[in-house]
Amino acid sequence: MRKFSNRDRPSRGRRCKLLRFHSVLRLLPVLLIMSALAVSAAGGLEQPKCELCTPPSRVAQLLAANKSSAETHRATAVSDEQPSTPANNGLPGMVWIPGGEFSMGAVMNGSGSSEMPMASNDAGPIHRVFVDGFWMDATTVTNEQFEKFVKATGYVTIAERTPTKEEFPTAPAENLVAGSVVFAPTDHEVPLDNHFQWWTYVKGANWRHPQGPESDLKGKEKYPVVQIAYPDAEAYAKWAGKRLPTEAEFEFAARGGLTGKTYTWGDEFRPGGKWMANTWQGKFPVKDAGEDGYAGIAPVARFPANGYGLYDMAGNVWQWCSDWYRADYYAQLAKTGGVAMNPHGPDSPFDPSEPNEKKRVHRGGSFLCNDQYCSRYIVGTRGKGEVNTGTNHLGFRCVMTTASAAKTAVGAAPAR
Ligand SMILES: [Cu+2]
Repeated sequence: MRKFSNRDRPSRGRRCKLLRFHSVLRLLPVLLIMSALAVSAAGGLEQPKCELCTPPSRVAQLLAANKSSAETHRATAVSDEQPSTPANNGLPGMVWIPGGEFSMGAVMNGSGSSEMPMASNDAGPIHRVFVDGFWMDATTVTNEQFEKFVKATGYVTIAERTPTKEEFPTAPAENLVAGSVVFAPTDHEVPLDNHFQWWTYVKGANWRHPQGPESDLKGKEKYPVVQIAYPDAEAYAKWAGKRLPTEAEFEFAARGGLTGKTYTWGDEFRPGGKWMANTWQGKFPVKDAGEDGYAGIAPVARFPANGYGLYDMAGNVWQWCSDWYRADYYAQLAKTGGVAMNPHGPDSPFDPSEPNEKKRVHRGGSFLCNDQYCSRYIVGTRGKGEVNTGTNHLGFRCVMTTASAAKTAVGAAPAR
């Protein structure tokens, strides 16, 4: 396993080309200048470079959409038997997370159980946090659940809306098509230095067609809904009488009552040879060997639940959290000393590697995570994503506080 290095940074080549062709580009020059400033201002704070897990934003994709490769995508729909639905007491599909104080984050080059190989430094320093108890969905929101929401409300997701010239003034007109970002394996080994090699903006990709127009949801009712932008997840949560978890709630819940462990289940990646999460095996990004039972995405709840009865808190799909993303947020919290009480993220987003993009936190890692490049199934590690960018490895789950849970229990059944 190697540490992150500069070669993990996405290539700027494509952007430089765009700069030459569009001298009046507003976005990119500012972005590049601010990047440079931010890197120097960060003064050695090593930035997360998990570009595998943070595909190019919608903005970057629209500026650089590669249509020919988009057309090569095809569906790999897999029909599968239904998972068992976790049981619960009054709030179907939700489990109680007791809350409490814990050490949050992960560090590189730690020792013992604090050693988190390939954790990026935005996940440090480890700091003390307290969260109140809350209810949490035992699984990520499934296609069938999301469909109920869409049927009830007529909601149209971001990926289904055609981007406008006003939103993306510098994008070539032919790129302004509704779509979303899709992972496609490469047909040969490639240097892991340019994520445009495996991420493509695909016309017609959206939650109903997660890998592009030819893919569909047949037999995938119990799969996590993906191609969900942050506003989409937020709209669903609101409709369901719930909300999205804070990053602190997510990590507290993911730890499942364990203390200082590397994974949501302990310190050993495969205890007794058992696969505990849906991740990538084999050479990235060529072929997921599927040794864990799934080449690509899996239905929800196919791997063991953690100590709180939560499924897929690591692997399978990344999950939106409600916090804005700042690489230095943990450093800010740690500086104040003491215990951070129910932290809900910084007031504004800032990712030094793409300073112009508004990002929120992703947690959990996905079926693409692997020890060659990005092991974000490690419980304290962080991800991030531009709010309007969905991908086929990004979904969400909801939480509920006791106040709203009481209301739901007294009133109508939770809208699920
Ligand atoms: Cu990853």
